[in-house]
Amino acid sequence: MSSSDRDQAPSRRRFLAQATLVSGLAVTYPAWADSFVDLGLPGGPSQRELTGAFPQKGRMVLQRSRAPLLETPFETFDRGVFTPNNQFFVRWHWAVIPEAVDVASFKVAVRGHVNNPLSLSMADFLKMPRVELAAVNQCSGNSRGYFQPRVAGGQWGNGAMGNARWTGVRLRDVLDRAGIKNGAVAVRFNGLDQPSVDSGPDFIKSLDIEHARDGEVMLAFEMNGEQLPLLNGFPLRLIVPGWYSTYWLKMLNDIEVLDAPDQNFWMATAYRIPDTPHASVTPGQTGFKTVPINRMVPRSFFTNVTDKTTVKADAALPVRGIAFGGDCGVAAVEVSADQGKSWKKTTLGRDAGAYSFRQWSTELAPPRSGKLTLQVRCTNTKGEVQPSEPNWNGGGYMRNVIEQVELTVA
Ligand SMILES: Nc1nc2c(c(=O)[nH]1)N[C@H]1C(S)=C(S)[C@@H](COP(=O)(O)O)O[C@H]1N2
Ligand SMILES: [Mo]
Repeated sequence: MSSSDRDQAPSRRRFLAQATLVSGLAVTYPAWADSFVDLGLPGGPSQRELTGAFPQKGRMVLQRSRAPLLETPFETFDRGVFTPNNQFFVRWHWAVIPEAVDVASFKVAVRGHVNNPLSLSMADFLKMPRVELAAVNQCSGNSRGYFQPRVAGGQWGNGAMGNARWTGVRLRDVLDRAGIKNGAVAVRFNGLDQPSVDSGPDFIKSLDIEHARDGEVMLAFEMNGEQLPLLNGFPLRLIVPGWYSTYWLKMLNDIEVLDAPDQNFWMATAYRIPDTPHASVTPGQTGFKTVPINRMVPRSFFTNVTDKTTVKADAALPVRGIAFGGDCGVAAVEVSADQGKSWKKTTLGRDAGAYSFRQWSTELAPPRSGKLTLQVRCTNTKGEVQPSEPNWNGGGYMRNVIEQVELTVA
């Protein structure tokens, strides 16, 4: 970490001074500013309200109020590779979420199959060696609303993702302090949120012990140089670089080392994908093996043109967007203006790290008037390329088909 990074890291005093978050920080917009966005979801209600009613959040696409599901308006991704905290998407399973967390009394338990159970305060974490990493946080069900046939679950457009610089401590360092006993197989994470019905399973997730100790998985207390917004997991969350954000447990207050595989609902029943190429099956198919969802796959998007864009005929056409490799870096982003017959390599922007969004840009030959379909595809550093056909599974997980936009040229 560079010294300038260190200067920006929160001092213990600054962090503790901002200790308690109060509810009612909502930015309220005048009624005339209320508007709707059309997510272009196939064959279903596609309009969503834009809301400014959530604490520490700007205008967001409202998918559900309780528990909050807030989507990032897609034009945000054209402004840079880091998603501003106040535009970062929000997803909670259960509605019982603290409206404030008192940092002075907040504690994280590290317990289970360890030699020295710990109870760590924020002040303890702030004294440990710090790491910083840029990483995409993407919901397993990002883009679920585009599945055909449609599937149950949050009907997200493409905005259930975001990229941030995360600052915190290595999970490995925390586990080493507790001393893992022989025979440990997994580490389970729990947060302050609770089920809103007695029978509901508390949201908990786990990682294999080797993954938890890989030195990359971290506990973050900062996002883009500021403390985490409450709705993104203040004061501490798990970061699992390259993996879907179902594992990125928020408001983390409990770390339990297990000596047997985790059989809890959220690992054994929910968030499972077909163990098939692209996690894809045909609708109605049964009898396939499933595994817990895990690593992300490459994706790329246009950010300066949409289906509603009109461009000039006979003028060079600049296009740009963002891409990410999934659980590794971006090797190449290519654009096609002829239905995928030929592909043009684009110029990649600054590399902020293998797990980050990366900007791409290029200029296309002047188009003739009429309709123009453009496609964009990413190849990651493992040589994996986005598929030309969409995958399908009942959970609506892991969509990464090549994206396309249809422009009007006039
Ligand atoms: N405590 C807690 N952490 C959680 C969840 C949750 O419901 N509770 N949802 C997970 C899922 S499915 C997603 S997509 C991400 C969303 O992270 P964000 O709200 O910061 O964007 O949080 C993850 N961590
Ligand atoms: Mo998610």
